[in-house]
Amino acid sequence: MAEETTRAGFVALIGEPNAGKSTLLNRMVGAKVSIVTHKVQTTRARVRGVAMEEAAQIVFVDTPGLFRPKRRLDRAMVAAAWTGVADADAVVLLIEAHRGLTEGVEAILDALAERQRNGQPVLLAVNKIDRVKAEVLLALTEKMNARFPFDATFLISAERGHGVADLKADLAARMPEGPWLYPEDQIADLPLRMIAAEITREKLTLRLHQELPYQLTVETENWEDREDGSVRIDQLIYVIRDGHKGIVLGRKGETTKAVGQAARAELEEFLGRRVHLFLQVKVRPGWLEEAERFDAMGLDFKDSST
Ligand SMILES: Nc1nc2c(ncn2[C@@H]2O[C@H](COP(=O)(O)OP(=O)(O)OP(=O)(O)O)[C@@H](O)[C@H]2O)c(=O)[nH]1
Ligand SMILES: [Mg+2]
Repeated sequence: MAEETTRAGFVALIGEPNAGKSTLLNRMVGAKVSIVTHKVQTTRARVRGVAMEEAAQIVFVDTPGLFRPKRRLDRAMVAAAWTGVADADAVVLLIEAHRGLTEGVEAILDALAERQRNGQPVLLAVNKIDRVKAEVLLALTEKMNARFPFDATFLISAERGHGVADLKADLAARMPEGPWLYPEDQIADLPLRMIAAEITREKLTLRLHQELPYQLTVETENWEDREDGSVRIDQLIYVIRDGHKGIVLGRKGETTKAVGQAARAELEEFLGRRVHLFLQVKVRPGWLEEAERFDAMGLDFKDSST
């Protein structure tokens, strides 16, 4: 039998904050590589996840949500998203079925139209179809396609899995011929230290007040593989004010303790080994303006200057 031609390429997942990009990436990969919360602006940097579809390798690039940036971190996040688009062999724009063609989606379409695409396909994925009636979907699909020349449209539920296999197969066929970019069993290319920090940030975001998560960041300070097969991980949680430190710690340190337990459980599952996780909260008023913090997040500090 003749060898099947291998294909490999990058697919950028873009959309407004909360559209479900990270949920879709995780489903495509079949494992949780990008953190998900119900809050906007969860993903801060590009996260790559590797999916196989027969002889094709699709490297999905999860990007921060696109929105009008105000602060330095916002600008770096939006810049990271557009860099993901520039490097991609195909782009998937996710929109939320129940929100439709919002102002934010309009702005993304304007920006896409301005780009030099050189034949780069742009697909539409209407996500969260579990939240609306079928009639809504038909009208929305027509409206979106009248607004932008999408190469294809898919109706999906990233959370439940509807339509995801069709989207994956379509994307696989669009990948350029060539050797695979990652070993077949690799699912992510984020350093383990960063994945560990992201898991803790997810647990914090899920637990804390609306305003705070944006102003905190988590870094893995120390990673020590122990002889008994376990690993000791020390992480720093940076906040900007004393008051925030109190919130993160909670009464008698209860919040940090609960976050640490949840993060440790998930890390143990992810790494398949015992984890000793130590969290420390540090007040650092200026961290949102520090190049080092951006580096640790995988963001470009330069991109974020006005
Ligand atoms: N009902 C429903 N909810 C979904 C679906 N897909 C994602 N969600 C939810 O939408 C929320 C946002 O999902 P994320 O995957 O974090 O969204 P995102 O686009 O990565 O968000 P940012 O990283 O903030 O830009 C989460 O609460 C998900 O559980 C879906 O198909 N149906
Ligand atoms: Mg995300």
